[in-house]
Amino acid sequence: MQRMLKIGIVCYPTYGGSGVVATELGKALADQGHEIHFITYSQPVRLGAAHKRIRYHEVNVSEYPLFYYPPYESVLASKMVDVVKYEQLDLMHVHYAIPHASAAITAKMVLAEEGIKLPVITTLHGTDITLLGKDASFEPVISFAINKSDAVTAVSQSLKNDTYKLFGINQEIEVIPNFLNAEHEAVETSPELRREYADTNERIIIHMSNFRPVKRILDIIEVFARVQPAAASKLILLGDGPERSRAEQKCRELNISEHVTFVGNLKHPQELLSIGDLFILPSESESFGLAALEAMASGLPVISTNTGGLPEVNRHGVTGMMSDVGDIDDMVKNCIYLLEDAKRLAKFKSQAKRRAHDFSIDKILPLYEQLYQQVITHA
Ligand code: GMT
Repeated sequence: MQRMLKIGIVCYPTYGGSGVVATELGKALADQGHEIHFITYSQPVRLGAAHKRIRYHEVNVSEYPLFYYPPYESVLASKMVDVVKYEQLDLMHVHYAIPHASAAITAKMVLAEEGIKLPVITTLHGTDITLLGKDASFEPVISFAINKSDAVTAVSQSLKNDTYKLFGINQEIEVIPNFLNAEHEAVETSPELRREYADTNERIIIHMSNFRPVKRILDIIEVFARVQPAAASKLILLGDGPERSRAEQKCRELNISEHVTFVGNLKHPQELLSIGDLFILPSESESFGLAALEAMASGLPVISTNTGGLPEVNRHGVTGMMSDVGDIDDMVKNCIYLLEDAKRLAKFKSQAKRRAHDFSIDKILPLYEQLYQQVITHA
Protein backbone atom coordinates (compact mmCIF):
# COMPACT_ATOMS: atom_id res chain seq x y z
CA MET A 1 0.00 0.00 0.00
CA GLN A 2 1.15 3.51 -0.84
CA ARG A 3 2.54 5.52 2.07
CA MET A 4 0.83 8.86 2.76
CA LEU A 5 3.35 11.69 2.70
CA LYS A 6 3.86 15.11 4.21
CA ILE A 7 4.62 17.36 1.27
CA GLY A 8 5.76 20.99 1.11
CA ILE A 9 4.64 22.91 -2.00
CA VAL A 10 6.20 26.22 -2.99
CA CYS A 11 4.75 28.26 -5.85
CA TYR A 12 3.89 31.74 -7.05
CA PRO A 13 0.49 32.29 -5.43
CA THR A 14 -0.80 34.95 -7.83
CA TYR A 15 -2.69 34.54 -11.10
CA GLY A 16 -0.68 32.42 -13.51
CA GLY A 17 -0.56 28.84 -14.70
CA SER A 18 2.23 27.59 -12.45
CA GLY A 19 0.45 28.70 -9.27
CA VAL A 20 -2.82 27.19 -10.50
CA VAL A 21 -1.15 23.85 -11.27
CA ALA A 22 0.70 23.77 -7.94
CA THR A 23 -2.45 24.61 -5.98
CA GLU A 24 -4.66 22.11 -7.81
CA LEU A 25 -1.98 19.47 -7.36
CA GLY A 26 -1.82 20.15 -3.62
CA LYS A 27 -5.59 19.98 -3.29
CA ALA A 28 -5.77 16.70 -5.21
CA LEU A 29 -2.94 15.17 -3.16
CA ALA A 30 -4.71 16.19 0.05
CA ASP A 31 -7.89 14.50 -1.22
CA GLN A 32 -5.81 11.32 -1.68
CA GLY A 33 -4.78 11.44 2.00
CA HIS A 34 -1.42 13.24 1.83
CA GLU A 35 -0.71 16.18 4.13
CA ILE A 36 0.11 19.34 2.18
CA HIS A 37 1.98 22.43 3.39
CA PHE A 38 1.88 25.41 1.03
CA ILE A 39 4.76 27.81 1.64
CA THR A 40 4.25 31.12 -0.18
CA TYR A 41 4.13 34.89 0.41
CA SER A 42 0.34 35.04 0.11
CA GLN A 43 -2.51 32.57 -0.03
CA PRO A 44 -2.62 30.82 -3.44
CA VAL A 45 -5.51 32.23 -5.49
CA ARG A 46 -7.17 28.88 -6.17
CA LEU A 47 -6.75 27.42 -2.67
CA GLY A 48 -10.37 28.07 -1.73
CA ALA A 49 -12.10 26.43 1.22
CA ALA A 50 -10.39 24.93 4.26
CA HIS A 51 -9.21 21.32 4.01
CA LYS A 52 -8.19 19.25 7.00
CA ARG A 53 -4.95 18.09 5.39
CA ILE A 54 -3.87 21.44 3.89
CA ARG A 55 -1.85 24.05 5.79
CA TYR A 56 -0.60 27.36 4.55
CA HIS A 57 2.63 28.92 5.84
CA GLU A 58 3.10 32.56 4.93
CA VAL A 59 6.57 33.87 4.13
CA ASN A 60 6.93 37.39 5.52
CA VAL A 61 9.88 39.52 4.51
CA SER A 62 10.24 42.34 6.99
CA GLU A 63 11.05 45.86 5.85
CA TYR A 64 14.53 47.01 6.84
CA PRO A 65 16.03 50.31 5.70
CA LEU A 66 19.38 48.71 4.87
CA PHE A 67 17.79 46.38 2.31
CA TYR A 68 17.39 47.93 -1.10
CA TYR A 69 16.08 44.53 -2.31
CA PRO A 70 14.15 42.48 0.27
CA PRO A 71 15.93 39.11 0.75
CA TYR A 72 12.90 36.96 -0.15
CA GLU A 73 14.92 33.91 -1.15
CA SER A 74 16.73 33.71 2.21
CA VAL A 75 13.51 34.14 4.18
CA LEU A 76 11.82 31.50 2.03
CA ALA A 77 14.70 29.05 2.58
CA SER A 78 14.58 29.66 6.35
CA LYS A 79 10.81 29.12 6.35
CA MET A 80 11.28 25.82 4.49
CA VAL A 81 13.85 24.69 7.08
CA ASP A 82 11.44 25.55 9.87
CA VAL A 83 8.42 23.82 8.30
CA VAL A 84 10.41 20.70 7.33
CA LYS A 85 11.81 20.36 10.87
CA TYR A 86 8.67 21.01 12.86
CA GLU A 87 6.06 19.50 10.55
CA GLN A 88 8.42 16.63 9.63
CA LEU A 89 7.92 16.90 5.90
CA ASP A 90 8.98 14.02 3.66
CA LEU A 91 9.78 16.20 0.64
CA MET A 92 9.57 19.64 -0.92
CA HIS A 93 7.98 20.14 -4.35
CA VAL A 94 8.88 23.54 -5.78
CA HIS A 95 7.33 25.12 -8.86
CA TYR A 96 9.65 27.45 -10.78
CA ALA A 97 13.42 27.29 -10.78
CA ILE A 98 14.12 30.69 -9.24
CA PRO A 99 13.90 31.55 -6.52
CA HIS A 100 11.99 28.46 -5.41
CA ALA A 101 14.34 25.65 -6.45
CA SER A 102 17.41 27.62 -5.42
CA ALA A 103 15.86 28.41 -2.01
CA ALA A 104 14.92 24.73 -1.60
CA ILE A 105 18.51 23.67 -2.31
CA THR A 106 19.72 26.12 0.34
CA ALA A 107 17.18 24.65 2.79
CA LYS A 108 18.33 21.14 1.85
CA MET A 109 21.94 22.06 2.63
CA VAL A 110 21.04 23.71 5.93
CA LEU A 111 19.02 20.66 7.01
CA ALA A 112 21.78 18.25 5.92
CA GLU A 113 24.04 19.93 8.53
CA GLU A 114 21.59 18.68 11.15
CA GLY A 115 21.37 15.22 9.62
CA ILE A 116 17.89 15.81 8.12
CA LYS A 117 17.30 14.72 4.53
CA LEU A 118 15.11 16.90 2.34
CA PRO A 119 14.36 15.49 -1.11
CA VAL A 120 13.60 18.36 -3.51
CA ILE A 121 11.44 18.02 -6.62
CA THR A 122 11.54 20.93 -9.05
CA THR A 123 8.85 21.48 -11.66
CA LEU A 124 9.77 23.80 -14.53
CA HIS A 125 6.88 25.79 -15.94
CA GLY A 126 8.26 27.89 -18.73
CA THR A 127 9.14 31.48 -18.24
CA ASP A 128 11.78 30.48 -15.68
CA ILE A 129 13.48 28.67 -18.58
CA THR A 130 12.37 30.25 -21.84
CA LEU A 131 12.54 33.92 -20.79
CA LEU A 132 14.94 33.99 -17.85
CA GLY A 133 17.11 31.38 -19.56
CA LYS A 134 18.01 33.99 -22.14
CA ASP A 135 19.39 36.22 -19.38
CA ALA A 136 22.94 35.02 -18.71
CA SER A 137 22.95 36.49 -15.20
CA PHE A 138 20.51 33.83 -13.98
CA GLU A 139 22.10 30.85 -15.71
CA PRO A 140 24.55 29.59 -13.04
CA VAL A 141 21.93 29.59 -10.27
CA ILE A 142 19.18 28.03 -12.40
CA SER A 143 21.52 25.27 -13.64
CA PHE A 144 22.78 24.63 -10.09
CA ALA A 145 19.26 24.44 -8.63
CA ILE A 146 18.09 22.05 -11.36
CA ASN A 147 21.17 19.84 -11.10
CA LYS A 148 20.98 19.63 -7.31
CA SER A 149 17.26 18.77 -7.23
CA ASP A 150 16.49 15.12 -6.50
CA ALA A 151 14.02 15.04 -9.41
CA VAL A 152 13.04 17.53 -12.08
CA THR A 153 9.89 17.65 -14.15
CA ALA A 154 8.88 19.85 -17.09
CA VAL A 155 5.31 20.48 -18.17
CA SER A 156 5.99 19.66 -21.84
CA GLN A 157 8.52 17.95 -24.08
CA SER A 158 9.21 21.32 -25.67
CA LEU A 159 10.15 22.82 -22.30
CA LYS A 160 12.36 19.83 -21.53
CA ASN A 161 14.19 20.35 -24.85
CA ASP A 162 14.57 24.09 -24.19
CA THR A 163 15.98 23.42 -20.73
CA TYR A 164 18.68 21.13 -22.12
CA LYS A 165 19.42 23.67 -24.85
CA LEU A 166 19.68 26.74 -22.61
CA PHE A 167 21.29 25.37 -19.44
CA GLY A 168 24.15 23.11 -18.43
CA ILE A 169 21.95 20.28 -17.19
CA ASN A 170 23.29 16.86 -16.15
CA GLN A 171 20.03 15.77 -14.61
CA GLU A 172 17.20 13.63 -16.02
CA ILE A 173 14.05 15.68 -16.68
CA GLU A 174 10.72 13.86 -16.66
CA VAL A 175 7.82 15.32 -18.66
CA ILE A 176 4.63 15.45 -16.58
CA PRO A 177 2.04 17.53 -18.42
CA ASN A 178 -0.33 19.93 -16.74
CA PHE A 179 -3.78 18.70 -15.87
CA LEU A 180 -7.38 19.67 -15.21
CA ASN A 181 -9.46 18.97 -12.16
CA ALA A 182 -13.07 17.82 -12.27
CA GLU A 183 -14.31 21.40 -11.67
CA HIS A 184 -13.56 22.29 -15.27
CA GLU A 185 -16.02 19.89 -16.74
CA ALA A 186 -18.81 20.32 -14.24
CA VAL A 187 -20.00 23.75 -15.46
CA GLU A 188 -22.95 23.78 -17.89
CA THR A 189 -23.42 26.68 -20.32
CA SER A 190 -25.84 29.18 -18.88
CA PRO A 191 -28.06 30.68 -21.66
CA GLU A 192 -28.89 33.64 -19.38
CA LEU A 193 -25.22 34.44 -18.84
CA ARG A 194 -24.53 34.06 -22.56
CA ARG A 195 -27.32 36.52 -23.38
CA GLU A 196 -25.65 39.11 -21.15
CA TYR A 197 -22.55 39.09 -23.31
CA ALA A 198 -23.81 38.49 -26.85
CA ASP A 199 -26.91 38.46 -29.05
CA THR A 200 -28.25 35.09 -30.15
CA ASN A 201 -26.83 35.49 -33.67
CA GLU A 202 -23.36 36.32 -32.32
CA ARG A 203 -20.42 34.04 -31.48
CA ILE A 204 -18.20 34.60 -28.44
CA ILE A 205 -14.40 34.58 -28.66
CA ILE A 206 -12.52 34.37 -25.34
CA HIS A 207 -8.95 34.96 -24.21
CA MET A 208 -7.57 34.47 -20.70
CA SER A 209 -4.07 35.34 -19.48
CA ASN A 210 -2.00 37.62 -17.28
CA PHE A 211 -1.66 40.14 -20.15
CA ARG A 212 2.11 40.01 -20.19
CA PRO A 213 3.83 41.08 -23.44
CA VAL A 214 4.57 37.39 -24.18
CA LYS A 215 0.79 36.85 -24.66
CA ARG A 216 0.64 39.33 -27.60
CA ILE A 217 -2.73 40.76 -26.55
CA LEU A 218 -2.61 43.37 -29.32
CA ASP A 219 -2.63 40.56 -31.90
CA ILE A 220 -5.95 39.44 -30.41
CA ILE A 221 -7.44 42.89 -30.85
CA GLU A 222 -6.23 43.09 -34.46
CA VAL A 223 -7.53 39.64 -35.28
CA PHE A 224 -10.90 40.34 -33.69
CA ALA A 225 -11.29 43.70 -35.46
CA ARG A 226 -11.08 41.82 -38.77
CA VAL A 227 -13.13 38.78 -37.73
CA GLN A 228 -16.03 40.74 -36.24
CA PRO A 229 -17.40 42.23 -39.48
CA ALA A 230 -17.13 38.84 -41.25
CA ALA A 231 -18.56 36.69 -38.43
CA ALA A 232 -20.83 38.54 -35.97
CA SER A 233 -19.12 38.08 -32.62
CA LYS A 234 -18.08 39.47 -29.26
CA LEU A 235 -14.68 39.28 -27.56
CA ILE A 236 -14.30 38.58 -23.84
CA LEU A 237 -10.89 39.15 -22.29
CA LEU A 238 -10.31 37.50 -18.93
CA GLY A 239 -7.39 38.47 -16.73
CA ASP A 240 -5.30 41.55 -16.19
CA GLY A 241 -1.72 42.72 -16.46
CA PRO A 242 0.76 45.09 -18.03
CA GLU A 243 -0.69 45.13 -21.57
CA ARG A 244 -4.29 45.80 -20.59
CA SER A 245 -4.25 49.59 -21.04
CA ARG A 246 -2.63 49.32 -24.47
CA ALA A 247 -5.23 46.74 -25.46
CA GLU A 248 -8.09 49.00 -24.29
CA GLN A 249 -6.55 51.89 -26.20
CA LYS A 250 -6.26 49.75 -29.35
CA CYS A 251 -9.94 48.79 -29.12
CA ARG A 252 -10.83 52.50 -29.02
CA GLU A 253 -8.58 53.27 -32.00
CA LEU A 254 -10.12 50.45 -34.02
CA ASN A 255 -13.62 51.45 -32.94
CA ILE A 256 -14.51 48.01 -31.59
CA SER A 257 -14.89 48.76 -27.87
CA GLU A 258 -18.64 48.04 -27.93
CA HIS A 259 -17.87 44.46 -28.97
CA VAL A 260 -15.13 43.83 -26.39
CA THR A 261 -15.45 43.18 -22.64
CA PHE A 262 -12.41 43.36 -20.36
CA VAL A 263 -13.54 41.28 -17.40
CA GLY A 264 -10.39 41.41 -15.24
CA ASN A 265 -9.21 38.55 -13.02
CA LEU A 266 -11.66 35.85 -11.98
CA LYS A 267 -11.01 33.19 -9.33
CA HIS A 268 -13.25 30.70 -11.11
CA PRO A 269 -13.21 31.39 -14.85
CA GLN A 270 -15.10 28.21 -15.85
CA GLU A 271 -18.54 29.78 -15.91
CA LEU A 272 -17.49 32.43 -18.41
CA LEU A 273 -15.43 29.99 -20.47
CA SER A 274 -18.49 27.80 -20.80
CA ILE A 275 -20.41 30.48 -22.75
CA GLY A 276 -17.65 30.86 -25.36
CA ASP A 277 -17.36 29.48 -28.90
CA LEU A 278 -13.66 29.93 -29.54
CA PHE A 279 -10.54 30.56 -27.47
CA ILE A 280 -7.63 32.61 -28.78
CA LEU A 281 -4.01 32.42 -27.57
CA PRO A 282 -1.52 34.10 -29.94
CA SER A 283 1.47 33.83 -27.53
CA GLU A 284 5.04 34.50 -28.52
CA SER A 285 6.14 31.63 -26.29
CA GLU A 286 4.12 29.16 -24.23
CA SER A 287 5.65 26.15 -22.53
CA PHE A 288 2.27 24.43 -22.23
CA GLY A 289 -0.74 26.76 -22.42
CA LEU A 290 -2.84 25.77 -19.42
CA ALA A 291 -5.39 28.45 -20.32
CA ALA A 292 -5.92 26.76 -23.70
CA LEU A 293 -6.44 23.42 -21.98
CA GLU A 294 -8.94 24.91 -19.52
CA ALA A 295 -10.80 26.41 -22.48
CA MET A 296 -10.80 23.07 -24.33
CA ALA A 297 -12.27 21.39 -21.25
CA SER A 298 -15.12 23.89 -21.50
CA GLY A 299 -15.61 22.86 -25.13
CA LEU A 300 -13.83 25.74 -26.84
CA PRO A 301 -11.66 25.07 -29.90
CA VAL A 302 -8.36 26.95 -29.73
CA ILE A 303 -6.88 29.42 -32.21
CA SER A 304 -3.26 29.54 -31.12
CA THR A 305 0.28 29.96 -32.29
CA ASN A 306 2.38 26.86 -32.85
CA THR A 307 5.07 27.86 -30.38
CA GLY A 308 6.61 25.87 -27.49
CA GLY A 309 4.35 23.24 -25.96
CA LEU A 310 1.13 24.43 -27.63
CA PRO A 311 1.23 21.70 -30.33
CA GLU A 312 1.34 19.14 -27.48
CA VAL A 313 -2.05 20.43 -26.31
CA ASN A 314 -3.84 21.87 -29.35
CA ARG A 315 -4.16 19.62 -32.42
CA HIS A 316 -4.26 21.56 -35.69
CA GLY A 317 -7.44 20.80 -37.61
CA VAL A 318 -8.88 18.76 -34.73
CA THR A 319 -9.12 20.75 -31.49
CA GLY A 320 -8.39 24.10 -33.10
CA MET A 321 -6.01 25.75 -35.55
CA MET A 322 -2.41 26.95 -35.20
CA SER A 323 -0.45 29.72 -36.92
CA ASP A 324 3.05 31.13 -36.79
CA VAL A 325 3.64 33.80 -34.14
CA GLY A 326 2.40 37.17 -35.42
CA ASP A 327 0.63 35.77 -38.49
CA ILE A 328 -2.53 37.84 -38.06
CA ASP A 329 -3.86 37.01 -41.56
CA ASP A 330 -3.74 33.30 -40.85
CA MET A 331 -5.40 33.67 -37.44
CA VAL A 332 -8.20 35.77 -38.96
CA LYS A 333 -8.70 33.11 -41.64
CA ASN A 334 -8.76 30.34 -39.04
CA CYS A 335 -11.26 32.14 -36.78
CA ILE A 336 -13.65 32.74 -39.68
CA TYR A 337 -13.22 29.14 -40.90
CA LEU A 338 -14.46 27.87 -37.54
CA LEU A 339 -17.08 30.50 -36.79
CA GLU A 340 -18.82 30.58 -40.18
CA ASP A 341 -19.90 26.93 -40.23
CA ALA A 342 -22.03 25.82 -37.26
CA LYS A 343 -21.57 22.10 -37.97
CA ARG A 344 -17.80 22.42 -38.24
CA LEU A 345 -17.66 24.50 -35.06
CA ALA A 346 -19.71 21.91 -33.16
CA LYS A 347 -17.36 19.14 -34.33
CA PHE A 348 -14.27 21.05 -33.21
CA LYS A 349 -15.94 21.83 -29.88
CA SER A 350 -16.57 18.20 -29.08
CA GLN A 351 -13.08 17.19 -30.28
CA ALA A 352 -11.51 19.86 -28.05
CA LYS A 353 -13.48 18.63 -25.05
CA ARG A 354 -12.54 15.02 -25.74
CA ARG A 355 -8.84 15.89 -26.07
CA ALA A 356 -8.95 17.71 -22.71
CA HIS A 357 -9.82 14.38 -21.06
CA ASP A 358 -6.28 13.18 -21.87
CA PHE A 359 -5.12 15.70 -19.26
CA SER A 360 -7.55 14.83 -16.49
CA ILE A 361 -6.12 14.80 -13.00
CA ASP A 362 -6.73 11.05 -12.54
CA LYS A 363 -4.20 10.42 -15.32
CA ILE A 364 -1.56 12.89 -14.13
CA LEU A 365 -1.72 12.67 -10.31
CA PRO A 366 -0.34 9.09 -10.15
CA LEU A 367 2.73 10.24 -12.12
CA TYR A 368 3.61 12.74 -9.39
CA GLU A 369 2.86 10.23 -6.63
CA GLN A 370 5.15 7.65 -8.27
CA LEU A 371 7.89 10.22 -8.57
CA TYR A 372 7.54 11.17 -4.88
CA GLN A 373 7.82 7.51 -3.84
CA GLN A 374 10.91 7.02 -6.04
CA VAL A 375 12.57 10.12 -4.67
CA ILE A 376 12.04 9.29 -1.01
CA THR A 377 13.21 5.71 -1.59
CA HIS A 378 16.47 6.87 -3.19
CA ALA A 379 17.16 10.02 -1.14
O1 GMT B 1 2.19 32.31 -18.88
C1 GMT B 1 2.42 33.01 -17.90
O2 GMT B 1 2.65 34.18 -18.01
C2 GMT B 1 2.39 32.43 -16.53
C3 GMT B 1 3.34 31.28 -16.40
C4 GMT B 1 3.44 30.91 -14.95
O3 GMT B 1 4.54 30.81 -14.48
O4 GMT B 1 2.45 30.69 -14.29
O5 GMT B 1 2.85 30.19 -17.16
C5 GMT B 1 3.77 29.19 -17.50
O6 GMT B 1 3.39 28.01 -16.78
C6 GMT B 1 2.10 27.50 -17.12
C7 GMT B 1 1.81 26.29 -16.22
O7 GMT B 1 2.72 25.27 -16.41
C8 GMT B 1 2.06 27.13 -18.61
O8 GMT B 1 0.78 26.63 -18.94
C9 GMT B 1 2.37 28.37 -19.44
O9 GMT B 1 2.43 27.99 -20.81
C10 GMT B 1 3.71 28.97 -19.02
N1 GMT B 1 3.89 30.25 -19.69
C11 GMT B 1 4.82 30.46 -20.62
O10 GMT B 1 5.57 29.59 -21.00
C12 GMT B 1 4.84 31.83 -21.21
